[in-house]
Amino acid sequence: AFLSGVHKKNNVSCADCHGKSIAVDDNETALNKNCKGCHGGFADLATKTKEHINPHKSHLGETNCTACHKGHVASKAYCNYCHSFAMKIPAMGTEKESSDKKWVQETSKGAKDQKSARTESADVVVIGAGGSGYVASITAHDAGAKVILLEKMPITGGNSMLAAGGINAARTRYQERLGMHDDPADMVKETMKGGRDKNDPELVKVLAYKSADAVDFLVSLGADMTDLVRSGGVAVDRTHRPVGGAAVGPHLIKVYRENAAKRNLDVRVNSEVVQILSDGNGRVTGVQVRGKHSGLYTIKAKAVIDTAGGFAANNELVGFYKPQFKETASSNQPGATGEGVALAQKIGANVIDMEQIQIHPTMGGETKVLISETVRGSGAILVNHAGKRFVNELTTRDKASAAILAQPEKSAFLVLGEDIRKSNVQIDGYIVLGLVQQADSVAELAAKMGVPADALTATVESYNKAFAAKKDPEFQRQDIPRPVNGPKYYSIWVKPGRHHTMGGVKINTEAQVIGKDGKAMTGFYAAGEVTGGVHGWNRLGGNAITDTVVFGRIAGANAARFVKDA
Ligand code: MEZ
Repeated sequence: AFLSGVHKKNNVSCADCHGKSIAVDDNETALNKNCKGCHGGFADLATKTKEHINPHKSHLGETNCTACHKGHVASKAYCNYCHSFAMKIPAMGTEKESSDKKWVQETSKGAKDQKSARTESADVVVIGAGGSGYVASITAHDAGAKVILLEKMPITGGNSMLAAGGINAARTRYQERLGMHDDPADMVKETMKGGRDKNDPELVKVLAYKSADAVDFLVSLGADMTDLVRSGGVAVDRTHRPVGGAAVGPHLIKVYRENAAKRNLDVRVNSEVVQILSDGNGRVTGVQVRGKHSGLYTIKAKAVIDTAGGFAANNELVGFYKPQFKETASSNQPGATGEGVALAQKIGANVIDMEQIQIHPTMGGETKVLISETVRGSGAILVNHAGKRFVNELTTRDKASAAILAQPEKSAFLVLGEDIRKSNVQIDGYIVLGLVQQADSVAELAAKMGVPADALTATVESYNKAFAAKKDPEFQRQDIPRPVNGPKYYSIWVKPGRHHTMGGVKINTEAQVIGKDGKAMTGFYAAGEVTGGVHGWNRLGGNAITDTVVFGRIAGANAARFVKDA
């Protein structure tokens, strides 16, 4: 029933898939090369795929074929870790027959007393191939270090791959080109205010003052960050994203993957770190890894960078720190389960703000699809089941989520018009996903939403007046870039869901991990969502990507320097 059997029936031999050796490396390199050799690459396959949702042209980009198509166990569409697409793939099995989920759980158990079968060495090991992992690896590599980047999941990208909004940066060339004045000092103030002043102010200063450099770095790698939009809690258009409002994450991960390949970086998927090794005195000495095929092995390294991400996909851990959020849907990728924090704690790292878990106001109804804050930034309004606005759409996430959860239905609608849809290409994606109601008039839209037509019509009229007057007397929204206009009107049913874990490993401004004794640990660095302190008790939309790039670069550069000096 599995692909191996299907292949055999068609006279495909073991060697046709495996090549000369039956042994499989953790990247499943030969298998993937041979899949593509016979069936074509993603671009070819995308044109042949008949599914409504085209998995060969998705936001996950070009991944290993083996992430979905299995040889000796049932195939499973990787998309369906988060979605429930009714798609058929060859030799698809039941949840039970597919090994992947099981693999993630089994390897997560750790390997306390088990012995490594072999030992390798590197200058720098990076744990987790999301945005910060790639940035740290590329930076350390370019500074002359031999780097190994490890990813436990079958594909790289982490949560960054799902990032919809953009990267916040102050006083960039793109803002200046538009004649906008922005100041990193304002970014510091707004980030602190958004974080309820619980952020580490020194980390926030680094975030803000290095944010424009971060955008230049991305552009130097080949990224497009030319479009600007506003995020909640910010008084200027500071969120940079690709032209047309395309989602930032898939674009960046594509750029990072290409840059890693260009540099021949050693990137290993299906490779879970089960221990960070240390000398017991706060100095790291490497990691122990469990490869999907190669089993347990050790990599000795002078420096380790922990970029393993947050834990908003881990129901148990979220429930432990914040019981009331346990059953809330999560926008995160399935690998965001928090091992990076536990691994660091085990060797003496301090942690901070672990119970600070962000609820994003707008996830699509009952799905795990995040409806980007940039939709509100582009002009959409939030309307309740009575057809009325009830909150400033550009307030911070904690306040917007609380306002939705205060509605009797604990949900709301985003309502927008044609100009807003056209300004944000992501909305077309939500249409493809079946999350958007469309109508030729506001009254027709109201009927589809099940809200009173006269109330919704009055709400839209009043908002359009506020647009024309550039003043929102009802909710003091600061920026109304577009009206809710026809010919078509749209609505999306939304509910709040778990999005970001603000807490994590404590670091200093050099991205060094701080131990329980308050001292920087030796050779140990961390960046991105695995860390705590940057965002305080509430992260501003667009600041996560800034965090990954700014602190990823600092961690990579410092780890490489440390290795040289050691
Ligand atoms: O930074 C984010 O989490 C973000 C901008 C998300 C989004 O709503 O698009």
